[in-house]
Amino acid sequence: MTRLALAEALIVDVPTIRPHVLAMATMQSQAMVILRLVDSDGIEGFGEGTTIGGLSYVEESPESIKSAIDTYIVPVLQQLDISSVGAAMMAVGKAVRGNHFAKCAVETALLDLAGKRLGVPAAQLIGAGPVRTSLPVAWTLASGETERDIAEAQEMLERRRHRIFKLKIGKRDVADDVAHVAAICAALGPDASVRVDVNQNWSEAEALRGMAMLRDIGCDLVEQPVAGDDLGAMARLTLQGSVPLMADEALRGPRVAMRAAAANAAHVFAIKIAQSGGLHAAYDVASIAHAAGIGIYGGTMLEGGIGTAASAQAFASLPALEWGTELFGPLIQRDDILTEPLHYADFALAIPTGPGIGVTPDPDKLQFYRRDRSRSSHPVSQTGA
Ligand code: MUC
Ligand code: MG
Repeated sequence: MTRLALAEALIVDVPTIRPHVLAMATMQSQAMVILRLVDSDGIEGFGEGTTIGGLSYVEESPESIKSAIDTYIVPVLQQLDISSVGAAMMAVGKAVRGNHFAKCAVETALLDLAGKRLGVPAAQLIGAGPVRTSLPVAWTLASGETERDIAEAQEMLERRRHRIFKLKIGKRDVADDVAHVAAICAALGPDASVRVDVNQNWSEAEALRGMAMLRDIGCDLVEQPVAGDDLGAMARLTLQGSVPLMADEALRGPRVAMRAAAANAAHVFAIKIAQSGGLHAAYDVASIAHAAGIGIYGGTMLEGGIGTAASAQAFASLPALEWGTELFGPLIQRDDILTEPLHYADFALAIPTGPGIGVTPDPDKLQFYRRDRSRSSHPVSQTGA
């Protein structure tokens, strides 16, 4: 019987390398909940619960993730054998509704512990185990300035770090946004794939107009153009078919994914471990997509190294991943909280091969960036749109 000996959830604020301008928030820093579990044998497991823009993206915030873990989930874990990850997460699921980001942090830490105990990467504990060793990684251009975005993309191409670019739009008028995308497509040429993410900010009529214009300038994919809970509008836009439509905010776990697939509401699913409710739930969402003939993309909530390594472990085991991933979260942060950074080269992320999630946070960095210690030197600055 393996018991939980210690649980600690810290909110950690790390500044971004530049403002990251999304339709609903501009990020100057990223707030991550880093969870540390220690079992009765003294083994440590780490997890991460991270969202974007406070409460402007989903119904969970860094503060609510920490509170759900501390107040409701840890007492459940204290009652059981934490070496049975599936049974532990079933018990957590019965005691706590929703709270997908908090559950994802907990499942990650339990899988990290289980992998370390068994001496295998977490990917071995998901599906039938890993089917790939690296993941193509997109970069998001979101400085808010066209020329700066072009220079950034050209640098990424030269360094062979990224050749897939996601542009954040939806904040400005449709025509202005399309002009911005057109300038970037023209500057980068055929060597790059240019995609856009509207983060739900268009009406259906704007999306109809915008997507037709985006098709004409060579944009490859449109992510969540309209509200994620409007599967009807997403289905009509998918059927209209000017540019492939990718669902993101719509996907809140396997049940919703099933409804979205049945409604033909997307050509592609952006699968995120936190939004899905954990690594196994993400695997289930991907299975639904695969069975429905929907393409798969490995999404991010701009997690740091722990959440990104956990996502990589989950995506390692997906049978199909036609659209690549966007696991660049640690690279948008000014500092890396890991002892050994993740390895990015040749347009891809190498999937960590060590036991568990394969990465470890640096305790000194956690001390330095933890919110309850560093508020005066690193203020949280997630401004609204
Ligand atoms: C999103 O909506 O996809 C992913 C990359 C990025 O820049 O923002 C996130 C969130
Ligand atoms: Mg998105």
